[in-house]
Amino acid sequence: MHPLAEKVLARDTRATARACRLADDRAGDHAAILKDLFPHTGRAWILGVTGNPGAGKSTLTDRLIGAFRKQDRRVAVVAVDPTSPFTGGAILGDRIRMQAHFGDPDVFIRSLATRGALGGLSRSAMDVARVLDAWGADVILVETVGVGQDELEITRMAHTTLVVAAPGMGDEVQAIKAGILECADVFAVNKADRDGADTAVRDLELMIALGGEVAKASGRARGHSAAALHARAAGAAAPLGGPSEGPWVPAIVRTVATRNEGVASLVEQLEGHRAWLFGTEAGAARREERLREAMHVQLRDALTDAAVVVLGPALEAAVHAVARREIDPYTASERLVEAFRAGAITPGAGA
Ligand SMILES: Nc1nc2c(ncn2[C@@H]2O[C@H](COP(=O)(O)OP(=O)(O)OP(=O)(O)O)[C@@H](O)[C@H]2O)c(=O)[nH]1
Ligand SMILES: [Mg+2]
Repeated sequence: MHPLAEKVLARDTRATARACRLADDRAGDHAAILKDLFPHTGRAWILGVTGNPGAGKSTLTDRLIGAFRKQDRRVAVVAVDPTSPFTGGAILGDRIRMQAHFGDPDVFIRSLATRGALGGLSRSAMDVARVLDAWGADVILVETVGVGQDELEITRMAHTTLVVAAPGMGDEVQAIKAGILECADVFAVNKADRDGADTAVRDLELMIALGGEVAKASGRARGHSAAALHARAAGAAAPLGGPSEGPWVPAIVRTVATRNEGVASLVEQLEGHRAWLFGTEAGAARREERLREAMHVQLRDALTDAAVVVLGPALEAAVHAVARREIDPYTASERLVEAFRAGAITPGAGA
């Protein structure tokens, strides 16, 4: 086993930080380390925290760390911010907001530095989360600003996605990216101490109800019973006891992160989703679907890397031919795929 992987498993903080950096930068022996760590992953509950800038994600994340620590769970945080460099204000701010937990050996906070190519960020986030899973995190909180495609991919990698909304920023529901809404398992209407929280809750309820109708109309398995929505609107807590079969209806919880209000109900709803995900057939189907998406992303990256290596000069020639309009890009791509197939299948490699 790679010595650094061994140290991560021994919960050495500095080695874990180094492994995270290598995974993030895709540098050094990162691939060997990740392979060695993989058999020791799969235990952590990955909790995505997303929402518009300033909604209170970091403040709420800090409160969630506190709640999970009270349950004696080991917590890791991956803060993702593609727009501000490592040294920039936002991440520094996040660190200050979470500083209550510095020095706690069972809390590990890591900011991602990677920017660059599309998909780079989500791959880094997934790899860093794996390192922290192997380190022994029970819960991994991944904070992203819900803006770009990369963040959407990160959101998809989470087991449970918390979308943080806040009143007083215009039409909150409109402002949340559609793709993120589809991923939402639990909504926190944060800053509930401000005017407009009721409107935000109502808008979200309507949106969830509409989402259910649209899903039903398009024949997908997802839908929301009127009774469940009604109960939710009346402020009823989720039924206690075992998770119920059938689709998950996104929950809405009001919070005031700055005063640590609503956090216990929030944790309860997040736990409810986890119980559904891991305890029901519908949850198992959802997990398989997510796994398939993740495999596709992984495969796409690996195939692209391999194809670029194998096809190097042919790819260049194709680019020039398309630029001179001697060939259309569709045919050019088809020919490259044919060439890749022919080159990739070597005698003895099966087929
Ligand atoms: N009134 C009120 N203010 C809050 C609440 N939660 C957070 N804030 C404040 O809102 C501001 C933004 O909070 P953050 O936690 O940094 O929000 P964020 O979503 O992480 O922001 P970015 O990471 O920059 O996108 C801070 O000044 C917080 O103190 C709340 O429940 N009520
Ligand atoms: Mg933040």
